[in-house]
Amino acid sequence: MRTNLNKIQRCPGCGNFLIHVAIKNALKQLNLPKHKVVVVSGIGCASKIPQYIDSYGCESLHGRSLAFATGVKLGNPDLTVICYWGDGDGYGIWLGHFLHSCRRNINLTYIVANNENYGLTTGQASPTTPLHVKTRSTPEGNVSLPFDPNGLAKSAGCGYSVRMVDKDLPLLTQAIVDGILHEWFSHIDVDQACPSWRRW
Ligand SMILES: Cc1ncc(C[n+]2csc(CCOP(=O)(O)OP(=O)(O)O)c2C)c(N)n1
Ligand code: SF4
Ligand SMILES: [Mg+2]
Repeated sequence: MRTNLNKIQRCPGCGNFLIHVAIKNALKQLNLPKHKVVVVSGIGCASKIPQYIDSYGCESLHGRSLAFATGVKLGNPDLTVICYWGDGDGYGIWLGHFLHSCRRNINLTYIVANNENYGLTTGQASPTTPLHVKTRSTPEGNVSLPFDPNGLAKSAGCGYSVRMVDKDLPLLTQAIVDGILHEWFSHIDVDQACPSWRRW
């Protein structure tokens, strides 16, 4: 963990803190030196991760981290490349990259901090917001059905796609270890607490 920046920029109780600890534990367990790890994100609360994990990293563009990470991995296959971002990034703006990454099956570890809303932009509905829930963008209740990210991944050919909870650190850590050890594309959707906006 970086110690100079990690005291800022997140609400108390945010699940991203726990997921970061799980990633850190997984990297430690696998004995991966920091110069061999690249964490690529997009834009959002979750996507601030490169500011917190002491490795190589890049906050790329909203929705584009898988494209960036694919380039990093192809350029240097020896690197462990982790994509980490939110559900708006991963399942909304550029869902296509997710499905094509499953199909191409390049060895990336894809972790989505799924708080079921667009946290950074103050809690609008995302593709995983449950039906009928009231958000800043659905004041009368969400009328769109949420989709199932793991079902989508599997239908696109992903051989490792799991759903975890941020609070279960041992299980989440193990899922990340398994995802990194999986030699193809791996997808970990994490049910993430967002006390500021996800009040359902
Ligand atoms: C191309 C583009 N469109 C929209 C935005 C505005 N924007 C920034 S973060 C964000 C939503 C982030 O939601 P999510 O990916 O779920 O991350 P969270 O903040 O919930 O962790 C949006 C719409 C942007 N930065 N770039
Ligand atoms: S808005 Fe939600 S996701 Fe963003 S820092 Fe606060 S609790 Fe975390
Ligand atoms: Mg989100």
